[in-house]
Amino acid sequence: MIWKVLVINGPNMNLLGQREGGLYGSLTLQDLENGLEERARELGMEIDFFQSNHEGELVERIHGARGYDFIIINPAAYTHTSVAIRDALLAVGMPFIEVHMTNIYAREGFRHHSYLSDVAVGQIVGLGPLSYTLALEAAYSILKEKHGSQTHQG
Ligand code: CA2
Repeated sequence: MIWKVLVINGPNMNLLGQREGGLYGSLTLQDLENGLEERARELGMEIDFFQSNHEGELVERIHGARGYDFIIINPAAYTHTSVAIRDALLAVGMPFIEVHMTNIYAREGFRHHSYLSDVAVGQIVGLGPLSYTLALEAAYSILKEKHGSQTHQG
């Protein structure tokens, strides 16, 4: 079986490329997902995507992620507020990388705290769409290190 990665995006990320281009760039979420899909194919990984503007839907998608090997998540504004998303990730016990398009530490003080960072495998911030690509590369390396080959049983 091929390693499976789930990429989750939180509220307002569906507006990428449509608003606040100065901050978040001109790529749409679909463009971003297409790029990740292509890289995942090159790496021999399977990748799925989920975006929601609703905290409970994000929690439920995480609960339903048991068949995956790794999660890449940009919880967007819920990064700074959601104990529920933190608890869901801990409940499924799946390794995850937290990503952000912007450097949250160079922005308003309320964005400096993340409810996920201390339980994430790692955090990648401030690199725009590249934050996601690097997270995918990291997931691949981590899974390879853990399982010793590109594919695994199960
Ligand atoms: O930098 C990031 O990736 C953020 O997770 C983006 C969130 C923000 O609340 C976090 O502090 C940092 C915002 C979601 C994106 O919102 C948009 C609004 C308008 C246009 C495009 C995106």
